[in-house]
Amino acid sequence: MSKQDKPIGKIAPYTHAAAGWGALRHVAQGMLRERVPPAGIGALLAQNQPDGFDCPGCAWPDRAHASTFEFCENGAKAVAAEATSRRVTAAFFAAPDHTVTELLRQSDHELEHHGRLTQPMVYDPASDRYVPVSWDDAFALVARELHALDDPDQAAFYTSGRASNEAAFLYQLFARAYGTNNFPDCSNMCHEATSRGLPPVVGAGKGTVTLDDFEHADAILIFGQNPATNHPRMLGELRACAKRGATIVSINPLRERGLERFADPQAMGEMLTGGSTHIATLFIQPRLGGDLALLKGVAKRLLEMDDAAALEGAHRLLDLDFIAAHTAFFDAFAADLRGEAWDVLVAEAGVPYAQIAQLAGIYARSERVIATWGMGITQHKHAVATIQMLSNLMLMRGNIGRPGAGLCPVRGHSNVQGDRTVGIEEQPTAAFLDRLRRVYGFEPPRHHGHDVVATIAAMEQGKVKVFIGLGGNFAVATPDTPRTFAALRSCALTVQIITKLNRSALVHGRAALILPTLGRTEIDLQQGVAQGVTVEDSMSMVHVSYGRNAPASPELLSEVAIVSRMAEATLGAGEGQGRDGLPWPAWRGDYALIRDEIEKVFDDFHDYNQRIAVPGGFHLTVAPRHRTWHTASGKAQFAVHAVPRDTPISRARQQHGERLLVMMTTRSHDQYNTTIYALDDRYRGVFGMRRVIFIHADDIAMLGMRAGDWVDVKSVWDDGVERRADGFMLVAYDIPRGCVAAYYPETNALVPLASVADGAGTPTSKSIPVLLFPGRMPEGGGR
Ligand SMILES: Nc1nc2c(c(=O)[nH]1)N[C@H]1C(S)=C(S)[C@@H](COP(=O)(O)OP(=O)(O)OC[C@H]3O[C@@H](n4cnc5c(=O)[nH]c(N)nc54)[C@H](O)[C@@H]3O)O[C@H]1N2
Ligand SMILES: Nc1nc2c(c(=O)[nH]1)N[C@H]1C(S)=C(S)[C@@H](COP(=O)(O)OP(=O)(O)OC[C@H]3O[C@@H](n4cnc5c(=O)[nH]c(N)nc54)[C@H](O)[C@@H]3O)O[C@H]1N2
Ligand SMILES: [Mo]
Repeated sequence: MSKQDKPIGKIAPYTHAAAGWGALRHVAQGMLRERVPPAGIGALLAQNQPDGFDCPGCAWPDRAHASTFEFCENGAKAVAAEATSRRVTAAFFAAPDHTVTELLRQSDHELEHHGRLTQPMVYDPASDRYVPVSWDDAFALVARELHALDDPDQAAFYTSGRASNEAAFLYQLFARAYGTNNFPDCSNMCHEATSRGLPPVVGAGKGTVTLDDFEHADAILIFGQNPATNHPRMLGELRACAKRGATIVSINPLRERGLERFADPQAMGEMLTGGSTHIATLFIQPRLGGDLALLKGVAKRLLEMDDAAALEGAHRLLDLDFIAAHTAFFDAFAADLRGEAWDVLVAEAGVPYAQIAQLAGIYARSERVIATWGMGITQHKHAVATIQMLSNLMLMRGNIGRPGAGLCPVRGHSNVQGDRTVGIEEQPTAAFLDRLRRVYGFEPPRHHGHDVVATIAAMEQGKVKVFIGLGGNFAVATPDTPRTFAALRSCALTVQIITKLNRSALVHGRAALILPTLGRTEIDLQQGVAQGVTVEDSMSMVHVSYGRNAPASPELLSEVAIVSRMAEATLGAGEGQGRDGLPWPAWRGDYALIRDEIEKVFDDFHDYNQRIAVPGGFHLTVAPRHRTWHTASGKAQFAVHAVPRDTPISRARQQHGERLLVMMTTRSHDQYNTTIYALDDRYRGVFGMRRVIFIHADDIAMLGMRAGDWVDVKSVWDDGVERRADGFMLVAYDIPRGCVAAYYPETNALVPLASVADGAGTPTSKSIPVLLFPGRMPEGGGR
């Protein structure tokens, strides 16, 4: 490699335990980088406390009444990012080199680092700049553009999962009163396969465990999840499980270091002695998307072991009583397992038979098993089938609906589950719409709306012209980047309700607004009274959150205020009933009144205000947890799924042979989705750069290249469109052959819009067929 080809970053394997002193040092560095004022650091101590705010970092639950500060490195980074003292003011947008065109040249990392937005801005096409606008004029512009549409379905209302229940409930009510069910949501790109896959088989699209179950589990199977980075507080739970002697297995093409050893920063003993706890004892590394075959293999092996036990008159391994009393279609499922060929399962899983049998052995020996999963399972073409296969496996031994056992999808955004619960749903049920009609006296739209991918396609066709985003970074989080950019630019109006400048504000429609909002860490005063908002975590606990910091700017409005004022400007307001008669001003004046409304629409929220007054909040009913099954048969259902062998990837491989690689796009340790905090991925040994591709050493050799070489990437799809991302450095890594990994969002341009999970519409961000070509180090050295 010549001198000028030298990348800025460095690759060095991580040899320490996860968290520990490393995490503490990084928190301190993060605070300095963000120039967090002392008061903001005080706010950290209020994070996830009964009277503090809910951590905006992730949806992992908190132990109720936690008496010590729940320490989490990445939660601290999320708080620091919000508590930063940097500001994006009107002067920022007026600076000579800050036209929209020029700002677009900055990286996502640079945009984020300008800090918090301070006042509403409107796009001025004459100067190609954002210029100040009053809140009233901003809302009037939204109303005008919405009224100008021929059909309410020409508007789409996006939600990112940080919005509170109160904001999300008003948002869906506004959009439905206006006349559409177009609710693209970040969960469409996230756990949608869980939300669509579980209801037919167990009757609810949510996890069936609570934190208490972790205290009783004998085995925890972690599928496609990187908790050390994305749900660090989960490691505390896993550490306790490991110390008790529970078996922890990671099923992941990458042997994520953070699951090997963990030094708990909250356990002083470990911190002082440099000790750590071993977490996972078995690492199974399927090839990308191999989980369906792997799970089917484990189920088949379990069935074989049970057959043998039956023959010998030994203790049976299937929970026959549970299967008989609580499930349907077991016979069809068992027949399909018996008919499946081992060589197909082994080849498609990419896991040797001996390891499949080992996993089946652990599963069979463990009385109580919890299965957790993340994006490694959901962002695939066959995600729904995979999740149903996981449910099958759990049902075989009655591992759903009893203490210490169950299904545990681990959600991402801190309130993504709550937003869905309170009505952000593009496919609403008739019962829910009937209820809205009864309570509010208007007829909501009945036909289903667009999810994320359908929204982009509709924009392309000129069928969606107004885009409103309640949080998030739609332009960057979504697939097929150039197409998505063009789609957004074809809109008449784009509105971003955000806390920090991001690319979605710069890739805008003919008219565009930036509506800056309070973050969850900030005090939200309405009529002089501090308001709390509520959120639901990944285990269906609902609790209240009060901000502690002074607002980043006196001009910021809360999400509730922005949504309700947009609604009022568009529909008018009244005393309580009908499309144009809803009492938006009263609601935003007192959020307890919004909770009363949520209670009127959802029975599960009875006594909402009283129940959140209890520290830790309350648990929403998840029927399968109590072995009540709201399915077609009234029982838990086994689902038969073939292991698909004719797929876009297998077809691409037929065409290109072993040079065809399958790429996953994943998160580094120093990012929050599209927000890039810094350029390190400590546990994977990458420092100061992001443009890397993790690849097996033998695949590097197969390509005739060397580690450290630069490559360009093209994806293989059958629509004739060239999709490429250029300038990535090859890093030899412990990953199955034929599979590669790179970071999101740099690689989103490679994901074809049409490549989605069957039955869920989730972009297949973890299985993109790609080819690598010799390339060059990009400007900036691979940052
Ligand atoms: N600090 C931080 N915290 C976050 C986020 C963040 O960006 N930063 N994002 C939040 C959000 S919205 C979400 S959804 C969650 C995401 O949290 P995760 O679900 O952990 O998401 P990813 O980082 O995408 O990592 C997915 C894991 O799946 C593995 N994997 C990929 N493909 C496969 C496969 O085919 N099979 C199996 N078995 N494994 C596979 C990858 O190697 C990786 O370890 O985290 C939330 N928390
Ligand atoms: N290739 C690929 N693509 C993916 C994924 C992947 O693994 N690979 N993961 C997918 C997943 S799981 C998800 S969830 C999506 C994430 O998609 P989004 O939720 O749309 O993206 P985020 O990056 O989380 O949004 C960050 C922005 O939210 C704004 N924000 C932050 N806090 C607040 C707040 O309190 N209120 C408001 N109103 N705004 C706020 C800030 O301005 C910030 O720029 O991306 C998806 N895209
Ligand atoms: Mo997510």
